[in-house]
Amino acid sequence: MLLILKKYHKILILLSMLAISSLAWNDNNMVVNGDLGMDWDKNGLPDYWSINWFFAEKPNQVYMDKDEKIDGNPSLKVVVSTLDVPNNFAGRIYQDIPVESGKTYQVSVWVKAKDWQLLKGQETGGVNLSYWLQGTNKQWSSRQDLTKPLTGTFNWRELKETITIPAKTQAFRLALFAYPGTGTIWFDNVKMVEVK
Ligand SMILES: [Ca+2]
Ligand SMILES: [Ca+2]
Repeated sequence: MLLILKKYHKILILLSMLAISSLAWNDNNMVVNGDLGMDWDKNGLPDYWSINWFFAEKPNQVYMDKDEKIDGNPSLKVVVSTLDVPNNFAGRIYQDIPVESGKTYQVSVWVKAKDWQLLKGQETGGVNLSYWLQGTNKQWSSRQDLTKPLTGTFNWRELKETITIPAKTQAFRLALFAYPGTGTIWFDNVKMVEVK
């Protein structure tokens, strides 16, 4: 009998360890493929993310970079050599996330940049976290800056900000955003978690 109890005890310990490790894996992150490393359809781009405007226009390039990363999997590298492309007004990599009015969320991303320069004559702008809100009427708001836009060259740093969702809102469009500019940016480890 004692032997059976001991065995059962071991199983319990194993089960609780599994539960803890799955929690750590999930981390309550509302972003799907936040580490930007999942590419099941093998198109060379992270699944569950939309990439558009000048980020996606040739000769500018977006690809998964195995050598520069914050977590175990690749980061996403954006190389913008020209703004002489269609839709050159901005670049974004985004994902739409269901949210609840009145709740507060913390949104974060790791970013690194090399020689990110604004369009000539433009004084404000850079790389940041931006967002749009979708009302319960399905209409999207205009873009808002969530963090201060950054330019120049800098090593990996975390951009992090909290937001409380206003009334009559059902979704948050989380965007890794850049105002018109050229240079190289890496993004990694995107997170959105509810602050309780
Ligand atoms: Ca990653
Ligand atoms: Ca993919």
